[in-house]
Amino acid sequence: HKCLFFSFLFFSFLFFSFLFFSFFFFFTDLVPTRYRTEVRLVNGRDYCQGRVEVRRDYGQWGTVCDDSWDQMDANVVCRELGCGIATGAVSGAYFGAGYGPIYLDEVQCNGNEYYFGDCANAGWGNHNCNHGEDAGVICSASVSTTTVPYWPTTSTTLRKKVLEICFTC
Ligand SMILES: [Ca+2]
Ligand SMILES: [Ca+2]
Repeated sequence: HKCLFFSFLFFSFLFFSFLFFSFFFFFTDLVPTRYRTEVRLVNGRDYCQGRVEVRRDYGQWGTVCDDSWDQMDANVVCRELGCGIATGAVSGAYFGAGYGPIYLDEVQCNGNEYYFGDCANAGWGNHNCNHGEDAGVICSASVSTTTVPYWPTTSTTLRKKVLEICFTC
């Protein structure tokens, strides 16, 4: 009888753990898929300044429109990049006009977001802008005080170097 009792315990344990995991997977399936949104700064003098570009799930990089672009929004970009706080939120394609899609418009960060992708906006790809309105950011960790575009966007090796410097310091 003891043996029967323990096998009963064992199988009920199996049964309930199966129930638990099926519920677990069922509910995680119901949660909408979160996109992985990355942000980078392009065409500035270093990693911590430049035109803001975003992409979702390793897709094509696109730009951010300067409508409603302000310090609050720029702060979130700088923080996500590990570049401190924003010392400037620039507009009108200050760091040169981008190309490709314009992904974000009317960005409204409240300042508590850890990721730029969490900020409120008009919706991915929904905009009424052109690349003459590309938004830019200058962060406090930027090593150069001047902001004249320094490198062509194609020099990825140089940018990688800056990235390394930025992370080691
Ligand atoms: Ca804003
Ligand atoms: Ca707009």
